[in-house]
Formats: sequence, C-alpha cells, structure tokens
Amino acid sequence: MPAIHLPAPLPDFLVTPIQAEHEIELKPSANARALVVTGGFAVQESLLNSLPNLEIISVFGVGYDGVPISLCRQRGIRVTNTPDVLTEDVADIATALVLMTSRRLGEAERHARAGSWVQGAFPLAHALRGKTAGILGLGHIGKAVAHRLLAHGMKIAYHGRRPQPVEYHYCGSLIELAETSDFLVVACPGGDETRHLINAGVLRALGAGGTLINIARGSVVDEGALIQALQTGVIRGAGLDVFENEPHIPAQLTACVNTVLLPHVGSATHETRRAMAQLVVENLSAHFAGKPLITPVC
Ligand code: 8YV
Repeated sequence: MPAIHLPAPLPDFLVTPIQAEHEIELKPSANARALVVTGGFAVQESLLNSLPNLEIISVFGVGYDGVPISLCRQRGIRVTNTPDVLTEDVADIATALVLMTSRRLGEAERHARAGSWVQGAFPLAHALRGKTAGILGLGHIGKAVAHRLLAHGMKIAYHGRRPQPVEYHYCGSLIELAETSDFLVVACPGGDETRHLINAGVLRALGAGGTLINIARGSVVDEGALIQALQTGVIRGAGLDVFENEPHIPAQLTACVNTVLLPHVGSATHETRRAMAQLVVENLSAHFAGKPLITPVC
C-alpha cells in the first residue's frame, strides 16, 4: 500500500477513499510517495526535502500556486489539480458578488435583520444592465462568469495574455480593462506572475463608479492599496471571496460598508467538493497503477 502524506486536515469524504487504497501518514517520511494538499496550501522546499521518495502531489483545488512547479519538474514529481468540476460554482459566487455589491444586498440584509426598515426605506442601489464587466483572466472560470453576467444584460470585456476567439471586447492592458469596467472581476491564476497585479494604479483606473470582484487568489490584489481605495472613495466597492492572508481578513476591510466579504466559498458545495475529492483519488489511483493521470499539471 503506497503511503500518502497529508500535511494539513482534509474533509472526511476525501480522506476516507484515500484511506481505502493507501496508507495515510500525518508526518513527513521517506515512506510517503504522494502528497495531498488543498489549493491554497504552500508546499515549501523543506517539505519536499523531507519526502525523498515523493512521486506525486495531488492538489484538492484548481489553483496550484502553492506548489513549486519548476522544482517538482526538476525532481520528476508529478502534479495534478481539480479543474472544470468547480467552474460553475465559482462562477456562481462571482455573479453573486457582482449582484451583492451592485444592489448592496449585504447592507440591505443587515438593515432588514436589524429592524431598521421601520425607520426608513433602504437607499437605492445600482442596476447591472448596460454596465461593463471586465474579466481579468478569461479561462474556464472567467468564461463561465462572462456567460452569467451577459444574462444580466452586462457587456463583457477581458484582458489576458492574448486575445481569444470570443465576441467579448479585448483590452490590451489591465489599465485599459480597468478604465473600461464598472466591475473588474479577477479570475486569473495566483502565483508570482500575477502577484499584486491589482495595485493602486489599476484601482484608480477602475474609478469611483467601479467595483472590484476577486474569486481567484488574494495574492493578485495588493490588499493595502485596496483598503486605501475603498476608504477614500477611489473605487465604489469590492466583493471578495479570497484574501492575502487567509483565514485572516484585515479589520479595515470588515469595517468598510462598501465591501461584501466571503470566507473562500467559491467551490464550497457538497456536489463540487465531492467531485474534486473523486478527481484527487482517481489521479492517485491512476498514478500508482501506472496509467495516464486524469488531470495532470506536470
Ligand atoms: C478551495 C480553491 O478553496 O480550487 C481552488 O484553487 O481555492 C478552492 O476550490 C480549496 O482548494 C479546497 O479546500
């Protein structure tokens, strides 16, 4: 039975099927031939060094920005992730954040719950129709977000490494995308290449009528610059499912009424998390059976 190292707790519906076929080790050792981690988990070089016989890292998430891919390539360690099965749920959450920020639904719900309605009607909010959603990173999730926002009467623009054969308006730079957008939706991968892409300049370009939505990785946004932009009216609001230092959300963000904050729930449904777990298990089984990996990264 190959041994699998689990450095951090994982849900039972993932651990149980792994345990049925493999031995689980909670401490790193030379026995471990596989490592299973969540999307945000940072796999340090020191951890790899303590697993000299590691053959495969199976990530329970689509984002593998926590895995040092080039080091894994050098050491011949295979990496898998869980793409596609979570696309629709994450796109739903992006859409929910667009709706919640534009219609001020978090504030409205708090108003109703606090019994404040009897003191006066809740202030007017903003409609979505005719507004532009700018998608940073038009991958599978970005496209699923665009598809949903079109149904709300929005126009779609996007920026990425290159234009794609789609009908949406391509912006050659992120600044141009921010200037074009009423809602700037971050849907690109995390990691060194995209770290702090959303900075003070981009937020200024988004402008006082603009809202930032992030369902990707907290690392893509300079959180300090975002807090300042929210506090000083540089942008109208933000809807965030991800943060730089999860699970910690800066007090300045929770203090802003113009934010809608979620605890990284993009893929957090029974259906999707089970489908993700199944992919993790199938990738491990394929690897140990000498068969092609189902969803290889490298
Ligand atoms: C999960 C994610 O939070 O897929 C990703 O990259 O960030 C999320 O789906 C996580 O990986 C599961 O714990």
